Amino acid sequence: MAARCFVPTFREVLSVVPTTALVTGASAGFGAAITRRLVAEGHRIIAAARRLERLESLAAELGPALLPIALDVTDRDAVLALPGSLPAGWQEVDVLVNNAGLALGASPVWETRIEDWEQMIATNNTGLVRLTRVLVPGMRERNRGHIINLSSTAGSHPYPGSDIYGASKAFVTLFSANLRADLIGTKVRVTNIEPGLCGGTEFSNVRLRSDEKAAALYEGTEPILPEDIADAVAWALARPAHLDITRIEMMPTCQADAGLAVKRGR
Ligand code: 8X3
Repeated sequence: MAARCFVPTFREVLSVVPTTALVTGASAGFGAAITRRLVAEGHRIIAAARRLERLESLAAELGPALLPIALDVTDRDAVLALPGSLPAGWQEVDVLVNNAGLALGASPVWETRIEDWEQMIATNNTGLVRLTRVLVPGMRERNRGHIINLSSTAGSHPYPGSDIYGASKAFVTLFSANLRADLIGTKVRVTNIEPGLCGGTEFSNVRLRSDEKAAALYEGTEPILPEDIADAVAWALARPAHLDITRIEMMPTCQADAGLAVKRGR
């Protein structure tokens, strides 16, 4: 009888050991796309979002590989209690995808609402660092882990109206780099993903508080889609364990860093 010849597929060769990943903001947009993609790659996902009912259709679609949990990343007590509150068998989180985040407003600094700034900082920064702080010790102990932070091109390229949103993403980008500096020599990786113009989510509708303005923003463009973000996350995760993809900046072909602004006259 001929010996069975096992030839692994390209994906099997690349694929890391299946992990338990926690994805924040998993109920929609990038988070839902990342969750679907990682489940398709064989990982188990703790899908976190503020409203549990929003995760229900994802849970029905993805089955037992998905653990939906209600989590508001701005809720200090809930985040600090998180590791111990996960059910047995789900407490060893190998991958944290810090996806929850938002932009509110696109006005100049002197016109923005201070409440918007506070909400962006609470979600994009305070929530992200607290969650990282509670999950990274377990990763270090097991010498296995990956933190994937969703930053933005707005974190390194200023533009009018980016104000605290851009600054909050600059914080995420440098936090990712500093985290890597602390984790040097361990098998805990950190990847900072920096997308430019993204469509296919409610991001701009929320930011501009107007469906019409959001539609105008995307008119004639072909933006990055949530599946493109999920692809980048899956790719970074599937690299060999000794390799850390530290930053991924991505823009659609209709966008470029087009140089410094010059304002003439008054
Ligand atoms: C989203 C990218 O260009 O809207 O983080 O600031 S942009």
